[in-house]
Amino acid sequence: MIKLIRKSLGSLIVFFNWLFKPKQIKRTHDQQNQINEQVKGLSLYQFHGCPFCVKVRRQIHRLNLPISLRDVNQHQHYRTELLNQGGKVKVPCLRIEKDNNVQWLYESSDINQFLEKQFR
Ligand SMILES: N[C@@H](CCC(=O)N[C@@H](CS)C(=O)NCC(=O)O)C(=O)O
Repeated sequence: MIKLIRKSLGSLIVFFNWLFKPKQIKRTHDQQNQINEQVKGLSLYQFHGCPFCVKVRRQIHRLNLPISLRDVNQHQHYRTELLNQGGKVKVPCLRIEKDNNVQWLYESSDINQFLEKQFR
């Protein structure tokens, strides 16, 4: 029963998110290409109906960032990666790979702040 309520609420949030998508920032072609390169080391571990993940996906959409999304409910290996390397199965979590270093950033507000700082 609880599972059903959570699923329905998740779908509702996803629907309203779709209905009221934030406006995407526009960049020149060259600027966008540069950003596309910069985000190559980022991936977001998340799942579709999670409200905190929707919050981060909105930020990603607004900042126009082609960050790869890894659904931990649909792909067991992403869940295992998150647990073994990040430390816990809590989403959203941003995997940040830079200069052969990997960092796992939890908490939607911290992720959004990081993205804002890096890409706005
Ligand atoms: N304060 C966290 C809350 C994240 C959260 O509660 N995520 C849920 C899914 S919607 C989760 O992963 N729960 C599993 C757990 O807490 O172990 C954030 O803002 O990111």
